[in-house]
Amino acid sequence: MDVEKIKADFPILKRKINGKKLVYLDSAATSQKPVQVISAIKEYYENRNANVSRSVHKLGEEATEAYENARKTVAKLINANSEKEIIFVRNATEGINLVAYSYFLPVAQAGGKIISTVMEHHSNIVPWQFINSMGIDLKFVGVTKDFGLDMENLNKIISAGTKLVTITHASNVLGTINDINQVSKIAHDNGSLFMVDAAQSVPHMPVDVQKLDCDFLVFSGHKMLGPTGIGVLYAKEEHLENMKPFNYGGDMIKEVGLEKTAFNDVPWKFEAGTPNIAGAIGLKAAVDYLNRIGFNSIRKHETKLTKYSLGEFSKLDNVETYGPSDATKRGCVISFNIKNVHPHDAASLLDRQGIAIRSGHACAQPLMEWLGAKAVARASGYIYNDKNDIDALVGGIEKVKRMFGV
Ligand code: C6P
Repeated sequence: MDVEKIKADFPILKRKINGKKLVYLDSAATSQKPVQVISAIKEYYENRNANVSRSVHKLGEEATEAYENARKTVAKLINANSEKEIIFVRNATEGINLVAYSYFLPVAQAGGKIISTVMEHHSNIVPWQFINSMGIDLKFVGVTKDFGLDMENLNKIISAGTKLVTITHASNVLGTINDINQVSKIAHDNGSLFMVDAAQSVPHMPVDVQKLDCDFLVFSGHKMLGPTGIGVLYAKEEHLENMKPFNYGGDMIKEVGLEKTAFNDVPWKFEAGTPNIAGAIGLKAAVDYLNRIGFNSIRKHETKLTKYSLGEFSKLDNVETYGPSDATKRGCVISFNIKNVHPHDAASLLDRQGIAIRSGHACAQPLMEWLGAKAVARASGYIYNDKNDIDALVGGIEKVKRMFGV
């Protein structure tokens, strides 16, 4: 992978921040966008802008074709059986909410159990608390000392009445990559459905929904070079056929009378109103860009970068990192704390050196509680990061330590 060449495609990486060259290490929050994605969106608005699935004019046809092509590209990316299984949503969060509202809300009063984990982002906890308040039991699988999922705990909690097991593929705090196949098998053996939050995996590694054997999977476009406001829910077609619509209105209908409406076929049954057409087109350009590099190469590059980062961090005294020590078992997300320095102070001082990282609870407060940390500082890498960026970060942390006398 030619990182220098890749960097050149990202206009924002030429920016100076506080007089210093930007070192962007916050891609787990959102990735930067290459000129190919920005141009695809601009090209759509300049040349093909029209609403989709409505107008018979040329522009309408072209916009519809571009939007549906984006769906095909996404279906191929994750090896869905057909593009009918791809629902465009705003983000991973909305995808999870769609499953919660359309599949589980109508059956919540019948009881049963949903299982999530302590390792989840709030997006894979809070919607289930809502469903829990409607009658389904909610349980959480714990985390082991080596930052993996406690499979013994899962085997204990799961029972014949379990309706859903929902877990993150890759943790946005620990970097841990969970053994999806193992969890999927346990879920299905117990008659449960299985959902994957792939917000931190689809951007970084090959993901095949058939190999993972999941019923639902969600991810966001903005974490994988695409624009904000576009995300994906994958669901097996049989589930989509049986699920209630999420939003009601235009475009999700076949025929409307004053008393009764026949809903549209999947996937459009779940895409009420004018969709994010430019977002889908931008996401397609992002997937095309990532495909040109190749997801195996991306994973290899990030594993190497993670290994290097962990090695460099281990040389820092009074800096604690969280997550598996084996780079092959995790993503390039390094959460850390400097002794006696609040993560927000560390992140602000790094920002003064042009280095952008995230600090705070990382939308994973239950995991913070488990770690015994109120907050963490978190550096996360992507295709445009290299060893120089990690060296800048480690040098920056040394400076912060000196300033605090750590
Ligand atoms: N995590 C982070 O800085 P949305 O906001 O819907 O695009 O993605 C939600 C989400 C769901 N699951 C996981 C594992 C995630 O990491 C995220 C987003 C960002 O860690 C923003 S809070």
